[in-house]
Amino acid sequence: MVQNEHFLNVADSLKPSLIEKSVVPLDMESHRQRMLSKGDTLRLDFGNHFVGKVTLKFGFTGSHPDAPAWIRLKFAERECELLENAETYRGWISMGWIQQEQLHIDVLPSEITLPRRYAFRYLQLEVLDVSSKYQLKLEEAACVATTSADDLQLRPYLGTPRQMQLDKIACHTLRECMQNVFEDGPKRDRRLWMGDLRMQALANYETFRNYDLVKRCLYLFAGTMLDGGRIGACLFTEPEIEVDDTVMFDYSLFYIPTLLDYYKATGDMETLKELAPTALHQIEVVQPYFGEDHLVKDSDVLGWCFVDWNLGLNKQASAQGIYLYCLKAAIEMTQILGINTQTLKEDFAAKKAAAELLWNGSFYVSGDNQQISWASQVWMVLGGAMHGNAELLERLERTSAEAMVTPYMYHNYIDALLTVGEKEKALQVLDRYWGGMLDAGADTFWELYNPQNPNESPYGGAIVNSYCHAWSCAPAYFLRRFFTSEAL
Ligand code: RAM
Repeated sequence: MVQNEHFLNVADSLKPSLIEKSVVPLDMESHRQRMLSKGDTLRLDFGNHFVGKVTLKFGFTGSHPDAPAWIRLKFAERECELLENAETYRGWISMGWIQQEQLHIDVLPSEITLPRRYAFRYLQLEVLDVSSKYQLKLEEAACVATTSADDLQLRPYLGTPRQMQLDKIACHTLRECMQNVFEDGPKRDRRLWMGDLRMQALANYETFRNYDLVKRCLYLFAGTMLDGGRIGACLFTEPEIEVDDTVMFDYSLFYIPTLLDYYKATGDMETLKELAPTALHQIEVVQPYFGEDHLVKDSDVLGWCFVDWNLGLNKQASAQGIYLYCLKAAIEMTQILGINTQTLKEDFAAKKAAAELLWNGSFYVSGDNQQISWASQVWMVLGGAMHGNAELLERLERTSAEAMVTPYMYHNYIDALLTVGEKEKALQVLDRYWGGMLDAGADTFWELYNPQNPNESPYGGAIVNSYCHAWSCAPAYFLRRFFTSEAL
């Protein structure tokens, strides 16, 4: 691990103070009237998605409690999560993420503030047992909700009623993920991921405009790096700032466009100058992944290159496209800084020519089995590959190419459509895809949404999926940036 104290100090000086708001469930009065015995449940609805700490005040009726009240609490971002059974989850990421507790209340009445922070709209209380001599009552419930997004800064947006709904949900998603850093999701993993940051920052520039939070995150990544000066895929913020040991080809590279976007949004030359060496170094860091033919190697060498949560996806072609995309940003950055761009330009030409080794006459194919995927074509378009044009994306629609499953990948697809001038199509896709979540009752947009398989999870169980994931706040970015009357 490589620490840079100066960068970490700058990041620390930009730590936001969280804005707090106390919220109570809808219809608390009627919940208060309920006398709860063994087996009874109470479902609280806080009316919207919130992130915060919860306090519950319990009382009783009947005789003096002669045994503890034993309860189970389930917190859910979507109501359907309450139907899931945590005990049957056998997936590959920790059950520890499941927002469920059991509690013994030894003394009644009492007020309990739960130690964890939760991301939720619904809270279900189930009485596992009380004695037959008394009944439990929930007298008060409240959540101190936090965010670092300042609604006073939120720029107004005017579109069609449906677009305004999409934008509102996207803004709320972003709001909930804006805490001490841009978290990927406040339920899980609750940390700063590079790929997520790129998209959150773009939406933030069009909405809450918290430039300092982006700057803080950029300094954090540069302040705690992997060996060899490599930007980590993600980092932990507690108890200390520390880069995770996860290495990802694409996430290291995304530091470059994220810094460039920040500069374009703010004009902050000082930050660009200070962080550019770290950013440009990422180009060198990934060179060992390329063969002498300038083509990125397949997964045995490439390792983890995220791209999307489609577990059957081969990433080789996407990686080549992502590299080109980030190299374009690096070239632009050096031009702004007045640094010699020649070597980077030569590298771009070589890698662009190499991308054609994957061209089969109709599509860019990926890996040994020559897989055709949406992701590969989208990234070749974004990277500026030779055949990366509107026809390529159009042709894809008539294939059974490997699908996209996350709003993260759909963001890139919309970006690709805009790149090739398919504005109307981009709007249609945005409306259909994010509108699907809206129609399913989303308060915030999800980590994963596959219209073909609504219960899909890359983790072996939807109970650990995150339903407020800021890489899905694309509607706020695209609608405001490209489709308002000023933008058109
Ligand atoms: C998910 C995280 C994050 C993403 C990584 C690759 O587990 O929540 O959003 O960047 O995957």
